[in-house]
Amino acid sequence: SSRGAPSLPPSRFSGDGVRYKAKLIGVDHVPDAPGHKMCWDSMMKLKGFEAAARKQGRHKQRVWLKVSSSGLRIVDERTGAGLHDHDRSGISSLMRDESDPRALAYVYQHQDTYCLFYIKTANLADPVLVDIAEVSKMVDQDTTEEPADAPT
Ligand code: I3P
Repeated sequence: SSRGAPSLPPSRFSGDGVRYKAKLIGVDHVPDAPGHKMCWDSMMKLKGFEAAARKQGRHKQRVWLKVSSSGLRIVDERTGAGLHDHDRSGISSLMRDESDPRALAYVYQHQDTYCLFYIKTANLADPVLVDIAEVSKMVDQDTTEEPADAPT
């Protein structure tokens, strides 16, 4: 048994976490704290680019989406090269794609820059959404400060 500071028990998100087969539809810059409508517009724009690329015979990049307690990693399926490393604290605006049950999007904040990542999953997006939501929720648990004493 361990002593000292309590730590989270090992879970499926420990270490490398859970790995999902996926494709990267696209990445788009979005303004600070984009609302639902702005995310949707960005997704539909990227979807338009995807359709245009497909007409030219180009394929989406095949990736592994790795969901772990530290956040998300997007890795090239063929080469294993790490493409994106997304600390859970920077993830927001997680969205399902109402037009496609196999797609999802989220916004990642890096310094002052916000990027929307639009991802097509090999299977249904819902379980992936649930996992990402769970991992991002760990942020709240870890970063929530002790409530300040009520002013008297
Ligand atoms: C493919 C088909 C697949 C799609 C793939 C297309 O077209 O639409 O469903 O994969 O995209 O090329 P086709 O039927 O003409 O071969 P997703 O469902 O994963 O998007 P891709 O080429 O970008 O992988």
